[in-house]
Amino acid sequence: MREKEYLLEVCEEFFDPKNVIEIKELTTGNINETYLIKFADCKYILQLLNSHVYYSPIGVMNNTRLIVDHIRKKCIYQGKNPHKAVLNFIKTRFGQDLAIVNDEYWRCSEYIEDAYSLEKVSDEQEFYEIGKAVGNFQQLLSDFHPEVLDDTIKQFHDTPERFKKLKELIDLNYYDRVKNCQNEIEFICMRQNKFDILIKELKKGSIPKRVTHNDTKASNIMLDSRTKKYLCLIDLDTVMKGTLLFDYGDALRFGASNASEDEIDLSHVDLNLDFVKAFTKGFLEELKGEITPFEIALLYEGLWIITIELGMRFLSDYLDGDKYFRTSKLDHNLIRAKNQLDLTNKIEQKELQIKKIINDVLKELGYENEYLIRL
Ligand code: GN1
Ligand code: MG
Repeated sequence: MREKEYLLEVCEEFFDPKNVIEIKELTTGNINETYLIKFADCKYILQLLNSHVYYSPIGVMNNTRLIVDHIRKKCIYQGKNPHKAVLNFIKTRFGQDLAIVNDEYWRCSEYIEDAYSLEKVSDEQEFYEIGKAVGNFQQLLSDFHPEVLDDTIKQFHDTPERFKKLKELIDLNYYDRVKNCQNEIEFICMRQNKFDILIKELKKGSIPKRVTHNDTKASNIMLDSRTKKYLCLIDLDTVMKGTLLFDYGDALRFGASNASEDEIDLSHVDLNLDFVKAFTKGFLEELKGEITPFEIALLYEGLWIITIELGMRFLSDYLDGDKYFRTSKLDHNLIRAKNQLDLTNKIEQKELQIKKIINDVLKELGYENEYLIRL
């Protein structure tokens, strides 16, 4: 945690620091620094944008503002509480989206009261709600033109490009770590001809370009403490144009795995098929009439690609001396990479079962036959 005096200096850009009662660091994310600011009667979230990851924090906030304004308008129209159905950012005392203090970019948002998110999913009903939240996010933004958004991280889910960067790091072997991950490298290389499976369809236009959240971990989805129903998606930094398959895949990769992302004991890592079903049901329920048959045909590939891609990203960061993801133990990125690649392997073994589950859900939800995946 930073010095309290420094944090109060940042607070001063948004509030009268005299009235701050407590500042607490929240340590769940891998990228930004996040603090909870408590006042007598309310709380706020203060966040430092990682400028190593986001080359243009102003671009990030421009994307975010466009998205939240669009969602807020729709939610108000639907009679939902706009303080819970979307993130609300607080402007600085000079009316700016970001406070720039010592060349660091800080932003602030309302803390959502009586709500929670999950670091680990353990209940099918909750994961069904999370599926609805992710599907609803897509639905709410289906009439927003994705081209308006900046690519705030270039080629974020361009898997062939991620692989190219990994190969460069292997060749460079700057930290002499290649010897520690030969099996992982081999696992990835054996699958390299499949890495363009989504990006090529996006480029061809056979699946639509949509607004995607790109970080649909369960911990980024707020649920109502009382009703356990979904409220909204938070952590909007990576909202960009892409395919909804990224959001489907990322949510399952995280939420349907039996183990956390950095579990060392790989015997705990596996894909929970009941959770796959629960999430898929919520997701497809919200997207009926919007999602296309070809997108459905590629749902499994969405899960596969996002999982192996994150494995590659963790491995790349390990070979690059741990510069990107925040680490808190020795070989943390290698542990995460092994975990995600093991999960990829288990996903491959369950490919047919996953596709059958998707078809069962489609039938249950009354989708026409043309939407069913050919097995
Ligand atoms: C990062 O912001 P955070 O910590 O939720 C990363 C995601 C990864 C995730 C893995 C900008 O997300 O892409 O899926 O870690 N965000 C960025 O836990 O790279
Ligand atoms: Mg994030």
